[in-house]
Amino acid sequence: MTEVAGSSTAARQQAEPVVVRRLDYRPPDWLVDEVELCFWLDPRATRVQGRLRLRRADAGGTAPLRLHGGDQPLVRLCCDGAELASHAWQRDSDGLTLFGLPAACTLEIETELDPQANRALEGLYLSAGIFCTQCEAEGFRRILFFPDRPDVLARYTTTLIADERLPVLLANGNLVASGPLADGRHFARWHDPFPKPSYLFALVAGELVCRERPYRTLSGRSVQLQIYVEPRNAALCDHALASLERAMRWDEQRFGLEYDLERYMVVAVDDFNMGAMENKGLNVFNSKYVLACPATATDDDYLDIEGVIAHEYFHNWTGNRITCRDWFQLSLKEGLTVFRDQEFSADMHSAAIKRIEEVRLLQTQQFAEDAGPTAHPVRPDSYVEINNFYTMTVYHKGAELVRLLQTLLGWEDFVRGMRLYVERHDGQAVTTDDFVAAVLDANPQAGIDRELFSRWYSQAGTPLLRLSWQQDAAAGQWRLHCRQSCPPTPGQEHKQPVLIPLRLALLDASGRPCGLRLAGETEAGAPERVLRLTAAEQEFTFVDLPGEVTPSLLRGFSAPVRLEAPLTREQQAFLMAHDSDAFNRWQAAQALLLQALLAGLKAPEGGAGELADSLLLEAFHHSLTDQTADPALLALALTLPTEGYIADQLPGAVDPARVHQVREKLRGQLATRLNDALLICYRQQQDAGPYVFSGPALARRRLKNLCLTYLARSPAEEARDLLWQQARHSDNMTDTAAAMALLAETPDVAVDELLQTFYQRWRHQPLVIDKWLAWQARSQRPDCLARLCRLLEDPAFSLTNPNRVRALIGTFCQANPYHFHAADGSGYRFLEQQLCAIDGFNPQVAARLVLPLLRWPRFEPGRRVLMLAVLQRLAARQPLSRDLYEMVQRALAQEAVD
Ligand code: B3K
Ligand code: ZN
Repeated sequence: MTEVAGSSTAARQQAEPVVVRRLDYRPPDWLVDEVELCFWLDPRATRVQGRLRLRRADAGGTAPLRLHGGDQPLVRLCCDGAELASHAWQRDSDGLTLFGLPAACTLEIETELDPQANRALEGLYLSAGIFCTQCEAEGFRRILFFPDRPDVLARYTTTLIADERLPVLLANGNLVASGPLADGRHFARWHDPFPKPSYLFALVAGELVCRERPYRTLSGRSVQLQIYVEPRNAALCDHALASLERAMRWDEQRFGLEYDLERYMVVAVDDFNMGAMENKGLNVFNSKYVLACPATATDDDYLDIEGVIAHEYFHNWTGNRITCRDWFQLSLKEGLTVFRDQEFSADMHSAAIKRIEEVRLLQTQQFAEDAGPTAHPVRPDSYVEINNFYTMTVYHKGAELVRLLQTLLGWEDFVRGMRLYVERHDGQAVTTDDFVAAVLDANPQAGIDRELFSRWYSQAGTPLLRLSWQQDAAAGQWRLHCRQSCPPTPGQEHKQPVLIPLRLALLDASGRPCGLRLAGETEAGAPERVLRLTAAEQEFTFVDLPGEVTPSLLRGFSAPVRLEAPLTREQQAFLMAHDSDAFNRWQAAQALLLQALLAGLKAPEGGAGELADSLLLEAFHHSLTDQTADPALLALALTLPTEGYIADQLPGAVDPARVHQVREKLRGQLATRLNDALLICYRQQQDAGPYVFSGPALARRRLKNLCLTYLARSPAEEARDLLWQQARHSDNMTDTAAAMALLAETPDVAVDELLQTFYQRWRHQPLVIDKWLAWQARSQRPDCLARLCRLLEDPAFSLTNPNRVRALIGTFCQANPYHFHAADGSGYRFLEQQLCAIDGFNPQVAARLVLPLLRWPRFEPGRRVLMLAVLQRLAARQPLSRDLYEMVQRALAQEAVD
């Protein structure tokens, strides 16, 4: 293969990282109407031909045509059938510029790819012999030179040609032709009638089996639902397929949105950088979010599969039919689609539990992001590498902003807003402003200030809401004072107030919500209301109250803020037992636990004998013996906050060893003091029959396994027996994994044997091996890191597979702060070594792994210096990917906290 030469080819080399800015957006000069692609698939030399029907957006324009590209060779470049002269185009490190083209023309481009060498898993690559693609955000340019930006929408026809070793050939849209070719190979041609941006392009080819079932939409259209997997996984698709059907029905019923092609295909592959990808009509999934059976997948895996299947399906409207104008608008599709998958899961299972889990994720991870060097607005203003912005903020805070609209409008009016959004923008590439405008235009009666609301999208950081109150019980009055502020974040010193919906109730002595009447109103209103906070300070006076009240504030977590409220421990215990808002019962329990932990951390080392006072013990005991409560809710309420979350709540520099020690101490004390109640509760929640995946059974397993996390620290022999019993004899992975993870926490020869037996049984099931790796990566045992270093060499581990890397290295660095932050710096050096290896071939994965190091200013001086040294060494590395460069530079730009 020879490469054609335009000008400057020889000078092509790695350019300095460029900052892309939101305000620099310009509409495209050139549009692409049709794309015809042909792939001759071969692991080492895949030939790609593209024929692009182009025209100028403005017929009188003069701008040259810009095509993005990777470092693939350019084999042929023709315009309207004639080869382009070398002076008519120029190549640089990011693509091609073409000069003097007619205002409408057909461009033919040919290139050649080496999918087997592609370990970045972006563009066209091979996963266990399966050809697949990942094009979001900017992977298509690694396949073909193209205007690879989300506001260029084209119709694609894709032809795949391969030999019989690749019997299944898939691409976006509907199958229009297929059959044998004269040379013994075969082909398939696909046409996607919906114009789409290049990031939604996909192809898959391989030896796959298909599990399928027909689906009929509410309006009567037939759709074939298909899940493609490797033959050995054929029996593991039922849950994913059933989840897909439920998601489709739900979207029809809730939002009136139906699917639009003849088939909906999902393909599971083992090597994948993220969870899944919503390519039009042809989703590519990480096999972790498809494959399940009770023996190999936990309850949480089952829930995740359902959630991710739904998420990708929902993108068909929120993302694909209506897409993003530019990548700064990423939350337009991601925040909205996360919100939709959250609502779906809430409807399928328990809404309260789902809400608590969402908020827990937000409080532990998104709030941490907002407080660190990578804080950015939901609609960022600039980036170096867009892949670094698939963040908790864009996804989960973005989802909270959509939820704010639903909270302010009520869900029926919100649905009206969604309908207008779809009607107005179907087939377009738009902005988050367009979304907010459509929802608010559909609801002028709501009187929501667009400007004030939109600040949520443009300001980074978590608002702090400080509430205080005065009560005049005799006069039946309760006066609430609200103050909002938002801390500075990188590049944003000063913040303005935002619109905060504050849902609240006032509970009487028996826990019943009182009818709420604000001073000046004529009649008592509902027992719960949503106050709109619009200014830095505001007051509200409630009247006609029956006497003493306890406030239940920010019910259901009605806004993504940090709440500071002077509730006493007695009031928290009261709310934990009596609040009619399940979310706030959970929040109160967590507040009690956190207070005990923070008190322990304040006391001098070795001091503070009892962390669990009688109030906490009674509240715990009451919960464990409560026969009426939802066991899943109790399990969440009684879960200790993570070490990371506790550390985030500390005002000064963090000593992770001390956090670990205090948390373990409280865990041990609760286990000892409540041993009997824990044992009884464990036994009550134990199901006699075989595993079933149902809401009640899942809730019981959660509470049972929560009891086990404490019992593992109980001195009672009976507790230890239970743990071993469960690890050895459970019939399902949920219970096995819960017990194995606890056993693996501490050194024990018998545990090593058990781990070895487990490994022998499951070593050919990579998704199960990931659990096995993660238990060992999370362990507190002193030789944890040494064992992990040995595991890196195990045949079951592979540095090129992102799931294995996340299970071993990711778990160690994120979920094992005790060892990761070892005072001698060994944990940091371990991460440094792995980063140096991984960044060379998979920058996206490297840039995720580095996150725990970025928070260096939060730690005590000894650790801080060690972390900083690693970051400085990384910054000096050559070559360093753009992904890792951006992260490291952000980290180095911060100052220490004290
Ligand atoms: N849209 C993809 C994520 C792509 C990430 C690119 N680095 C999956 C999702 O959010 O549905
Ligand atoms: Zn998504």
